[in-house]
Amino acid sequence: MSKTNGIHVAVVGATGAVGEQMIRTLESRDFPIGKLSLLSSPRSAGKIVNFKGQEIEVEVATPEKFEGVDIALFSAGGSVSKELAPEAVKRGAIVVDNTSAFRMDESVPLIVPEVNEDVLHTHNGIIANPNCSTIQMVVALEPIRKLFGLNKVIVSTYQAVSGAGVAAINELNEQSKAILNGSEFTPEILPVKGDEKHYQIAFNAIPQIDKFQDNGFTFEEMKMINETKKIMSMPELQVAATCVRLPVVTGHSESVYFEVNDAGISAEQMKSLLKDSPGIVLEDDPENQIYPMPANCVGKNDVFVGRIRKDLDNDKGFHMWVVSDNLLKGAAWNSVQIAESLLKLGIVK
Ligand code: L14
Repeated sequence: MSKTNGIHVAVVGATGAVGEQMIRTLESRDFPIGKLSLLSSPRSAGKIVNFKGQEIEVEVATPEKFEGVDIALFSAGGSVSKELAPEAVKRGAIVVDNTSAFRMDESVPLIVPEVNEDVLHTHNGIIANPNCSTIQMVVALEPIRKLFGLNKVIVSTYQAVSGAGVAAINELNEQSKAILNGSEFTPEILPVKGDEKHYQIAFNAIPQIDKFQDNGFTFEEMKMINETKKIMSMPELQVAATCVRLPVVTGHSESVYFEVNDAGISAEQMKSLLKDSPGIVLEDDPENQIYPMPANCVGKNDVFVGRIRKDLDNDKGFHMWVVSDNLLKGAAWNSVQIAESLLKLGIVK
């Protein structure tokens, strides 16, 4: 099929928190779309979504809907991806999948364009979009690795509820109102909808994101550990993570400790490197109380870095604070950016 009339894009999970941002991002980037198919579960099908002034009806996602699709952006949960991504590929589409279903498959590229865009050439139909917390961290770490070397990373996250979807956003809002009004509430979604217990998120901090694994880490923490090594192509990198949910709607924050290989690097050198690195905005001016915060990064595609300090005991150790919109660079924007790379590299013509 000639693409002179534009690319046929499908968004699967079009009515979700991420799907909605995918549609808005395709719009604002002016992605060269010939046709946009919006797909969802039967529950959300029939809804009308506006795209560039056009009304598009959301349809039930079935294998046949991928006929003629060039690029399919998936964000409807792992089980939907496992079932339908291979069907889309069978029909000639390239899938950019924003779930954990295929990320660690050896034959699936796991892509953050600022870090490993070239790996897109090795795709077999499915390309994985990494976990939100992992993406913003590796954007900040990659320029450091390149210039100074990197051997150890310890991260603690302060994650927003929107990563867990629209139901979690509603739960935070409703709970906050209930607590301020002194009325009763029953936690039902967080920390993990399918887990046994649910806890208050409003005015609280929950040190569990996704399910616990046998090694005592949660799955979110293991995603950060394994995906970082894969994206940076550094199986030997030492990585540890603690992931915590906060009562913030959108914008993940991270306290990152890392150790470089080179001795004698100053915090100023680290700052000037990050200031000029792709996808990063440096906000680091303690004298004027300038540092990144989630409330300021909502709606922006960049990764914001600040609070860069040299460790007081380890000459090769540094600390930084990394914030980004988890629905954009963490999900929708990274996926659309991958789609843009597919065009730029001539992989989709
Ligand atoms: O792995 O609950 O892409 O905030 C990241 C966000 C899983 C859910 C992923 C959350 C998701 C997670």
